[in-house]
Amino acid sequence: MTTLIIGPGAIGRLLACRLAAGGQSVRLLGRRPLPTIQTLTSPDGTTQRLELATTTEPRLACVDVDQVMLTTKAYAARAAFAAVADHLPAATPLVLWQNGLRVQRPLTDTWSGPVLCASTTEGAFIRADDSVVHAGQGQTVIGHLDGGLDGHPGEGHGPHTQPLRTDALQTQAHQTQALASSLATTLSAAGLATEAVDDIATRLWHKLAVNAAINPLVARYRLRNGELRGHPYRDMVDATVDEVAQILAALEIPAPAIDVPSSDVPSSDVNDGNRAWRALVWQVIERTAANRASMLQDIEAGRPTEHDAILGPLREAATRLGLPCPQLDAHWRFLNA
Ligand code: KPL
Repeated sequence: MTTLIIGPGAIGRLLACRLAAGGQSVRLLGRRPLPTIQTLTSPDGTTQRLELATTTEPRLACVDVDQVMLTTKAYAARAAFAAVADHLPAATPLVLWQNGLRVQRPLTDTWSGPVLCASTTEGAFIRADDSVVHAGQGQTVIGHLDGGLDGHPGEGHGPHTQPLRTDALQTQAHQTQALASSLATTLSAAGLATEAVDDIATRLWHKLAVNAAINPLVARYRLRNGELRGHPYRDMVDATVDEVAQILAALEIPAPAIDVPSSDVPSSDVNDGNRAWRALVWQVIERTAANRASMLQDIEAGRPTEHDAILGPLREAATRLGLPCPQLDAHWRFLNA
């Protein structure tokens, strides 16, 4: 079983190293040449040197490939996959690891093979061209975008809601869900705890909500995540979360099932729906307090940011629903400048 990983950023390299360390055949495709020997530093500080097949040539990358993991930034995903699509067998499974909700629906609907979406909280960063650090153990969920077709959560009533599917498409969705289970087993065995879920669209909205509340603010004010706990950022986070919560409630996206200690969300003027979203966001801020979020790293490195994939679906839904979202608009203006 050979896995092609497209996009050798931190998550792509983490996947490549973990799978290779578990004895899997892995190929890494990037836009520029990468050293074939990569060092993986684990959360406990131990290091492993691993030999990976790396290439910049899409056609060569696809020879005898059994599955593809697309780990590029959201804005680069469609072009990166288009570069390999013609060289892959039509039934090749594709797994999308992007933040936000821009690429999942178009690629699910257009790729001929099964498509899964993944969302991860694994912490990883690139230390050097030949070195990736697995900074914190997280949790990955994986599933088919229409995994809830038979009455389970599925994609909800978001902007990507699809008409009812035919039986053939339902069968395909179920087969893809079975693939999710086997992939979850493989990834978990490789040291990346993974669960197959039937509500991946909801999980992607949850991650998008967290990213919308944290990333633009830390990028704008150049903060580590934990610094959002201080004045005046705390109120800005809550104001953003409340806007996001309102939009997602109108889209009928289920709020996170999370215990909300009242001390964490003290204000009595917060309604119950917003409390769950605030609790989720503050939980992530606590757990990632020392992190420099991906959007901050992008801004500091002069790279494009994922603001369209994260804020775009929310602002478009707000416009359709006639909901004001001044905080999201301000984040958008800053990131679009
Ligand atoms: O996903 C993240 C990111 O950096 O993009 C968060 C959750 C904000 C952690 O830093």
